Amino acid sequence: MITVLAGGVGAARFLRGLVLEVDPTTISVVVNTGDDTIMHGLNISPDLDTVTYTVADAIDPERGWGLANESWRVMESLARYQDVKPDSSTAAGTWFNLGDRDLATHLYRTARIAEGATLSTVTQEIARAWGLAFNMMPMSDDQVATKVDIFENGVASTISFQEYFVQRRHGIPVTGVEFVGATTAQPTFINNLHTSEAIIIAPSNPIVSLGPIRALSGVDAALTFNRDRVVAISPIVAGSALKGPADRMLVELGHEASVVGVARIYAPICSTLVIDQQDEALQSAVEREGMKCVVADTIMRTPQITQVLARKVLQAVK
Ligand code: FO1
Repeated sequence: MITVLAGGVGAARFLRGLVLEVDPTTISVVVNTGDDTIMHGLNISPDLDTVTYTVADAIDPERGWGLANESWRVMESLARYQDVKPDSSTAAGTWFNLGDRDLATHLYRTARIAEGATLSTVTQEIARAWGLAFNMMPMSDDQVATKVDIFENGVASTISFQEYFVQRRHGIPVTGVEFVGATTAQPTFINNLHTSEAIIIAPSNPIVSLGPIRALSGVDAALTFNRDRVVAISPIVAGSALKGPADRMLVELGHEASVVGVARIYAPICSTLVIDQQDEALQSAVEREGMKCVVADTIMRTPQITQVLARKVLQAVK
């Protein structure tokens, strides 16, 4: 069995290649749910949905979230209520876009959770509906909320992850990150870490995608115990994130936005870091942080290129 620790877009693209390389029924994917939110009373799990839609080849490729060929009639129709809602109400909010077809997933998840199903069960059902062959699991059935500390217009405040990422387009400096509920939430996957032949940390944001997973009780200890079989792919290439704010966030929180900075974060729990060929000159600097370092093409342009990456990642820990 192989376990993949996953955030959204980067992890999803990696999985498209991994499923070509190994039998998908032997893969368990543990997905960050710190980004989860409630909008219009609906349970939204962005990273679970990004993984599902991407591997099902239904994602909108330009946006990297939501479904291709989407329509937005529900969002447009909410405009009618903008002028009548009380100022204190969050109803009819339109800053977080939910496409008409995407809404079906959130309606289904919300209805099943209201019936008493766990997020793990519903996630399996949604994955089956989209034809995914691997075992997809949320990192926990308990709520964990990623909160972002910011300093905006001279005022310090703490906002939800989606208020930072979508509402403010991750355009403001971050002074801290918290994972509320993480220390009491039960991880779903500790057994997987002890029984997997390889544990892959996907090329996701080390702070806000892997951070919530690692913050769950017992996870870092289990990773450290199995460190020889843990391999990470750097989401930072030539000092930049391929998508999202990982590079800026690393610097804002006192890390280095480079493969060496990533190595420092992962070295305690992970034996091997896979870096892009553009960073080849930093291979020995990564090794000085106490990790093995494999150089590969990590720009996941097609599932076939990604399959080669997946092969190298697995070879590194086998
Ligand atoms: N990202 C955006 O930038 N704007 C949106 O309006 C937006 C809506 C949205 C709806 C459902 C969903 O599953 C994801 C959505 N995302 C949106 C993406 C998402 O919030 C972020 O990419 C992740 O949380 C970061 O991993």
